[in-house]
Amino acid sequence: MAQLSILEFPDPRLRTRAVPVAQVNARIQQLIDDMFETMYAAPGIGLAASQVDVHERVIVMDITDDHSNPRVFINPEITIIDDALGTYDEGCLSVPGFYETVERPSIIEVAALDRDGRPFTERLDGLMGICLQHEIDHLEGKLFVDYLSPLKRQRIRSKLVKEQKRRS
Ligand code: QAP
Ligand code: CO
Repeated sequence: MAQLSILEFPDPRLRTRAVPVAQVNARIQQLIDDMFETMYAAPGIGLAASQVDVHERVIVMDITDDHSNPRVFINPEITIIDDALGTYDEGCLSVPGFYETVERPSIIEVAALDRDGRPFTERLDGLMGICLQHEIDHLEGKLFVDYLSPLKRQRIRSKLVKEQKRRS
């Protein structure tokens, strides 16, 4: 297992659209294991492969405090079940230190492949549904800051660039 480094906004590589996984093989399973290690170490509740500079459609998620519900979504497709929007103060490992309110549909259904390449479908609500939509956005090259006003996004960008220069 290995911890991977996480790309941070405004890194242009985060804007890459990820391609579908053609075959769930040992390489993808290794990627999944490394993504879990990286996410748990952060700590975070969701991570898309795009964030570790692998532009394939793989997501890991675990919203529990005790790492008891690790979930994998490969090539996820979502359907909105209920148009009603909910709000959540979202954060992102690629936008460290910033949390802002985002509105999204509250109840969704997802069709995806699991760690063994087996298809499944599931209805998700609450934080699981919100987090999965946030992670699927990453696969499309989209970030939660894109839902904010240009002014807020620019402020976050400036602060992060400054922090990244200080560290490098
Ligand atoms: C996505 O985000 C998410 O700023 C997952 O300094 C989060 O795991 C979707 C994290 C909330 C919906 C709601 C963020 C860790 C982790 C930070 C994360 C930070 C350290 C974020
Ligand atoms: Co994120």
